[in-house]
Amino acid sequence: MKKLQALIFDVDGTLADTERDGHRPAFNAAFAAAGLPWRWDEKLYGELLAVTGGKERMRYFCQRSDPDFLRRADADAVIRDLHAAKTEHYLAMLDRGEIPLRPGVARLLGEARAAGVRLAIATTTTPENVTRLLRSTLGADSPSWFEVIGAGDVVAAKKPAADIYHWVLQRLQLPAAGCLALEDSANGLIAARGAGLATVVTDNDYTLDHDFAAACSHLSDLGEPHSPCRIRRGDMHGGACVDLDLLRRWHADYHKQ
Ligand code: XBP
Ligand code: MG
Repeated sequence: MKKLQALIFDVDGTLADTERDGHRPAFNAAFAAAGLPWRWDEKLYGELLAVTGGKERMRYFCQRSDPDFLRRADADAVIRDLHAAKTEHYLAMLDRGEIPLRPGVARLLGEARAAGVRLAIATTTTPENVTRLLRSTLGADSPSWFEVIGAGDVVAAKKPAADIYHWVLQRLQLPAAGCLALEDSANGLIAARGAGLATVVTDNDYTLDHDFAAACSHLSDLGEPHSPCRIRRGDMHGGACVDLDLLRRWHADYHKQ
């Protein structure tokens, strides 16, 4: 049986519900401050989430809605500046404690640390967004709980490319079969599976209808003992929430197939 040695967490949508009330208003604040007429409402933002990465998402929006903008000689520089401003708005929200972790995340991280299961992160978002989310929710030393944090532009091709997972596995010096990924979206699942990882999905309003057939299991969230999660596909083996024992079973079942 393959031993589960490390958990690799996505961030946006998985550790915390960051998109609708975090990244989206931060983009809008940056657009308004720059005097641009762009406004991303909740529905439009759900469509734009098809493309991961903030700079890439802005470019995708322009292709759809403002193609003239991309013909400007300074388009790349403006997008870079807008993204830097957006990141500042988003970090301020994190520092104000406006973005909590999803149910069960802190508990599961604690269980993994107590059991000596290694932790890592594989995300598309900007590195500073990750460390500030961790610090604001789990304490000042929590970024050090993660041996490897793969984030943002460290790879050229973002999810659904598998590159960020390969990058993290290489630094962990572990084979994919020793790890399990936790994701929230089809793009994330494709990336993790592309690197050969058993993957557990917790969905959110934006990803509920994505295709998660390739996941070990698909749940509403990780749940807590007093507040069970809903299982959408998979076997909870009688448990009310996702704990380390259950992840070990799903990981072993996945590698038996
Ligand atoms: C997350 C993202 C990120 C955030 C914005 O995807 O796509 O782009 O929306 O972050 P995943 P930045 O959860 O699949 O990694 O603006 O810092 O890029
Ligand atoms: Mg995600």
